[in-house]
Amino acid sequence: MNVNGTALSTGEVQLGVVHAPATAGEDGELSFTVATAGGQPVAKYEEAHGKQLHLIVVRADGAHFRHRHPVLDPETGVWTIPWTWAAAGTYRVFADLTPAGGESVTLSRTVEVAGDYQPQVAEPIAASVVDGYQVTLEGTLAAGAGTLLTARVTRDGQPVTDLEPYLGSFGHLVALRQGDLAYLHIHALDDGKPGPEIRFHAEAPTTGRYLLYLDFQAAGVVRTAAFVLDAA
Ligand SMILES: [Cu+2]
Repeated sequence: MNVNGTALSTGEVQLGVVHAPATAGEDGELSFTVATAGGQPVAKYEEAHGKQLHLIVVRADGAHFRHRHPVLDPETGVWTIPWTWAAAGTYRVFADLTPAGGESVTLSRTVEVAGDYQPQVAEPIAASVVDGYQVTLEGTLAAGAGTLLTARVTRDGQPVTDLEPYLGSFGHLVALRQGDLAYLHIHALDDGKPGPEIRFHAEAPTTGRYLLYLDFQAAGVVRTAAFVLDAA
């Protein structure tokens, strides 16, 4: 099975140098250009899940995950977003995009953020609490096979049934393989129900540990619940 997101180029396009604040806590912006293999900036994109480019940023240990949508300057092909690093460390920046007339790609680069770095150890965990929302992830990952993952959202012990659509579905799940942070696309099986369950079809390329991040929107705010699963 092919894996995505471990290289800064595919045959046709490359992710340029990522400019960002050099140290944790420093306010600034994050910017980059996507270019052809020959170095020509790409300024036209196709939309996927409502956006021309999905930016995923995570520290190498799986902490500090962010899914954002930078703004494109169509004149220069430069993507920009205001940015502050919460903590030091080595980060991976993923750009998930489709050049106009091209194929969907996930490109990535490493960015170093200076400061005192205390890596976290990712142990398997299938329950997460974010802003008072309890989220569990049921199901397993299997190497080379499709499996069903079900996220269940509750608040104060009650099922949450008023999730709001975000980028065209009630939840988005990103999985990264621990070790190389290979990026897995996981597709929501859209029931059209705003909770409490969101179902996904996942396919792990190999055995090993995977870091999973569920983005969901409730009460007007997008939140991320993080999980760690092992694929057998
Ligand atoms: Cu996105």
